[in-house]
Amino acid sequence: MNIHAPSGSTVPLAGAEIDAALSAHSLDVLLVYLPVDFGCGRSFGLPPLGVFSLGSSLVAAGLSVQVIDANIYGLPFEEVLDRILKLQPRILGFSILTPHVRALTRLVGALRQTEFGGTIVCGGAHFNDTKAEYLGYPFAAIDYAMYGECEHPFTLLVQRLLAGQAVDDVPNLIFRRPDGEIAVNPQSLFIDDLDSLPFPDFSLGGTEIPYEMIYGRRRRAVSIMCSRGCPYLCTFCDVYSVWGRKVRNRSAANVCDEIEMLRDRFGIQEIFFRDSTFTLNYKWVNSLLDEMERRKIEIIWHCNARVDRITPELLARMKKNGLTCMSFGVESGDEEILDRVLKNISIEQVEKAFALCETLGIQTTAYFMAGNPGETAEAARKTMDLALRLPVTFVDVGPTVAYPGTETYRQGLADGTLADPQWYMRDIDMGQAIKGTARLASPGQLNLPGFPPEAQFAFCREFLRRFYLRPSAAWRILVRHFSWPVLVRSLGFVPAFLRLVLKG
Ligand code: B12
Ligand code: SF4
Repeated sequence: MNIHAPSGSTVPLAGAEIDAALSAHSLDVLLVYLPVDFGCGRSFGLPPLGVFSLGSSLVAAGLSVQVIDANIYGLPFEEVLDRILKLQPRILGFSILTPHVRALTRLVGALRQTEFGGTIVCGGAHFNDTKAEYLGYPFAAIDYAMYGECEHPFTLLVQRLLAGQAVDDVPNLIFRRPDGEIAVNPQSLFIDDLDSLPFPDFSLGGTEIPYEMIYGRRRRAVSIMCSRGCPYLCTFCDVYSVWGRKVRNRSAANVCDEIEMLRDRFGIQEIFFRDSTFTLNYKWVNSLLDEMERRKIEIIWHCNARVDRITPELLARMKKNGLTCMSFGVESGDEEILDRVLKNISIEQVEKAFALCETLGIQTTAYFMAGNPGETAEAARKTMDLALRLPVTFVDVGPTVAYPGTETYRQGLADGTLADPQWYMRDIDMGQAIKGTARLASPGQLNLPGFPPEAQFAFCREFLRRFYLRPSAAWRILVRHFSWPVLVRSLGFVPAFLRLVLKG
């Protein structure tokens, strides 16, 4: 086993030395979820489920675990560093999406300048597709990285590290061999029986449940994933890299057990099913609705779906069982762009889906993108026109970001529209960001002819301005779907919104 010396160098320890070093620590594992940039301020949003799921698996294996969600509390750099140093965990885990890499490298760099002696392990979506650079620059201060689905492999790694045993056969592990070579172990099989996993335990982050939804109708909300995997091939999406294309579902009974636990233990009144396409398997959704009806579960919920995976009957039944909002990835108002990104939906399907929700009184969210390969400013206009004519309650739009591992990233590097493969190491222009989210601030855009990143930012600002500053939008949000939490949140969001849209 290696323990990091104060200087930052790695010193191999053995026997009694390990016991002495480890007994100084009382916490086995501290898991940290970072903000995209420090100093964003307190945010609102949903929990990082992967972190809590890993935490629960470790607890089930008898280990002591704490979670710091530095993102939701908007913790400043110094405070995160200070909390880690106070807790002195034996193992420190970071959950990393690509936009977190800068914050991560800054933090671990500083940690290695202190007396911190724990082992640092990273995992999360970013580590699935960047194997070549694992543990090399920019990850030199990190001991291990893991890719893919990690509940079992990470628990095994932690157990081995704490017992001072060899780890070089742990699945999903990326590590340095003694000669400095970086090794990537094969991936373990995906977990077929998702019911076997313990529920994510939000109490690992403290007694407060700080999560809520921007569009939520109650104050306290969390998310649930009922499945893992997505069979679609959208070129900008990185979901397959963690979960694969095959969809694995939890049982309806297991999901209802989790809802009841969240309600009874944490007072949760609202759920966002964050599955990529909640309605992918109609038979499964109906089985969930049967179980909710049988148990008389009264909770309000949102879900993500595709415009081509809904029926009037299913939606009506979902609404009867508490559905209040459907979110659809629409991406573009230009069929050619939709085809290019392999979204496999038509504008007609988009229009029908939103009209159906409107008729049924279900509020909707539409996600749009600007700056996909081949997109021109003219094509982007079609997206704005579509948003303005849809009966949609909320929209969100952001420039396309080329995440490593996606087809967009590969294409961008091949045709030169993405100049820097490590764009995520560049500084974020927080001036472009919506406060608290860094939503419009990633430097990973494609430099498209006639529609460069600055034009994409400006387009997004204009889009939001034109969409929300219409009486019909205000009517839909504040009158048709009125709820106090949305009103209060909307008011809180006004200054940041104005700063953003008035820039362009
Ligand atoms: C819910 C969600 C969110 C939530 C919660 C974030 C989170 N980390 O869970 C919120 C709303 C905060 C969010 C925000 C963003 N998200 Co998001 N989000 C999702 C979503 C829909 C589900 C994630 C989830 O709950 N998965 C379930 C859990 C169990 O899986 P997991 O977190 O991946 O964890 C597993 C493994 O990754 C691994 N693992 C994870 N952490 C660690 C840590 C260690 C130490 C180890 C060993 C292993 C490990 O083990 C876990 C268990 O198997 C996914 C899409 C999807 N369907 O997967 C996108 C996704 C993760 N998001 C994505 C992005 C880009 C973002 C944003 C950066 C977007 C933006 N520009 O604002 C922001 C980040 C904002 C911020 N401040 O952090 C991308 C990531 C792509 C990438 N390569 O980075 C995804 C994949 C969607 C996509 N566009 O393709 N998101
Ligand atoms: S965008 Fe949605 S439908 Fe497309 S691949 Fe990603 S998760 Fe699947």
